[in-house]
Amino acid sequence: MLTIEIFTLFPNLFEAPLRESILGRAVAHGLLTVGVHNIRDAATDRHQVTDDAPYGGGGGMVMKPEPIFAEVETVLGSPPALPVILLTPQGTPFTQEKAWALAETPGFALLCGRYEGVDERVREHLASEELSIGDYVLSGGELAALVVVEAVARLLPGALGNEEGARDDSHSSGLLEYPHYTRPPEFRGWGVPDVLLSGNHAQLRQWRREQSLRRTFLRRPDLLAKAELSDEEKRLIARWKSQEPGAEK
Ligand code: 6GU
Repeated sequence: MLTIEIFTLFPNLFEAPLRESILGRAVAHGLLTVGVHNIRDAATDRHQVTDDAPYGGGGGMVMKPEPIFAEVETVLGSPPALPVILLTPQGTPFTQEKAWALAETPGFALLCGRYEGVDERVREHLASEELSIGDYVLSGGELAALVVVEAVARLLPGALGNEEGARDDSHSSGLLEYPHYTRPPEFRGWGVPDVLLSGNHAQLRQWRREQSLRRTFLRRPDLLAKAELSDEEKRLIARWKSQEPGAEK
């Protein structure tokens, strides 16, 4: 059982996502347990203040260190019994590889910073690492925390109901996924590739692999550098590189 402890000023944001779909089922089946803790509960003054103006001036507010340390240490002990991951746009990029690594640990804590920032002493003396979910700015780390929770939870054994599932995904193989089709075989005059209806399994596997490669080549050539490719696949890609840009989407 994986343990995730979330520290936030907006605990309500976690309610529906943790109840629904694959994530909700994983929690209901006891594959993971998620605690959500309101940092404001640890603010001791009459108005339970959790932020303050930055020293040196400038815009925005900074999350104060005392309530963050107090709430984390109340739940996790001092020093914290789990690694504390701070969610911030300045963090290391969160990847599928990182999701696998986290899924194989006993647990971790996610500390949701607001975008203007948390007092630097939280980074220095409480957080064990910092993660970002991409190169854009969110107003707080909450939606990023949910992204991390969902990406990790679906990798836990039993979470998807089919055990191949997660290993096949885009990014787990290092390539983008091949196109998917289901019935009907013709919809508004648009057909389905013949190979999918042929029942030829060897051809089907080859078609899917080539589609994955082609898509990755066109959309995310940066991923090809890290993917495991056969010599034949490398030759195929070299041929694509030397050709006219493809007209397909
Ligand atoms: Cl982790 N937090 C915020 N506030 N913005 C982000 C992010 C995290 N990752 C990308 N943008």
